[in-house]
Amino acid sequence: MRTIASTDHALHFPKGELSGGEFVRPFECPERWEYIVRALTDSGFSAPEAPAALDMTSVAKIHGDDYLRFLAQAWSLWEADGFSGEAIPTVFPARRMRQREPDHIDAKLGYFAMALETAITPGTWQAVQSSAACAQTAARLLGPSDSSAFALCRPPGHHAGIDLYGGYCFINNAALAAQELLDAGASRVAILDVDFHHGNGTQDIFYLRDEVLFLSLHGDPQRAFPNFLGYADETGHGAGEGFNANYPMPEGTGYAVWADALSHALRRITHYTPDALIVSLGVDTFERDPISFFKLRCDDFTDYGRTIGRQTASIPTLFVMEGGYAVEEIGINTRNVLSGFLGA
Ligand code: Q9C
Ligand code: ZN
Repeated sequence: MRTIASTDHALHFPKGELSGGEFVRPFECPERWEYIVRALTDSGFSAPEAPAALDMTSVAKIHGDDYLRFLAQAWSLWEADGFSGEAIPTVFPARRMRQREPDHIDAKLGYFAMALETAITPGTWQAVQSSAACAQTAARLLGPSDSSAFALCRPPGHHAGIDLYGGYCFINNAALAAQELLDAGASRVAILDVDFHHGNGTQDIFYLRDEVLFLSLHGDPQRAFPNFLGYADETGHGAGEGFNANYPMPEGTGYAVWADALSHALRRITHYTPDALIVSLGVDTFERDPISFFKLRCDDFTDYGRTIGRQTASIPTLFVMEGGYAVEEIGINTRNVLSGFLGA
């Protein structure tokens, strides 16, 4: 299995994340990428390969033009206004207010943000584009000689909606990979999101569409980020009705319950007979993850990687990196999923 990764990830390293009323060092940090690369190379995976330059045409099919223009300009507008800290919004278009992009950067940030732990810095846009390029290059790799691939994306993507950033995400890498596969001739793509958090951005992007089946296993939004999406009654709308499936689970959920949800989701996937599968791979389901509340152990990651491999044996599969914040174990747990999958 080839890994596509970009050293540009290191250009995005905000100093602060607003958490519990304090600025803390962000949980989503550059070492995450380093630990994953090390664990994979230590285990005999091939060395990561750099992506090709990002082709924006497919990005423009999943995100709004206004949103992409905002991302590209956000830092320079912020800097031009004389702000010296990292770009974080302070005002939001709440209920009954105008949903209209204003001129001032402070307000643009609030218009496009779905959460405000995610700071924008000088290197953010370059890192974001290179992260998306990893997903795009890896998706284009899938074919007769590569039945699976790993896009080691950083920053992650699954919270990024059509015109929303937050939850450490800016461009939705998994959605971009799905769009690439559709553009290359696939008629059905399944996205299985096993990150601890609901993949609200991916759901948003494909909610009205029937060429992508989206399934997400996650912490109950009553108690877990992103809190305002991810309930079981969200099943898709219009042509997309029946093409969205959420599996919210309570605090303390361990592997037995989680694996039951996975089996159910995998049955839905095999019944759909997709041309390709994308796994939004977050390992923040780990028992010692600092911001999550599931209880998976290191060996469980191997086991579910194997389960995915067995159930989807003939389907080309792309793994796209999402979250995971127990940095010491992030490499082991990611490696375990991939090696379980390959050994299935
Ligand atoms: N005090 C991903 O896993 N903050 N994003 C949660 C922490 C946001 C997670 C509250 C978590 C975003 C890709
Ligand atoms: Zn997550």
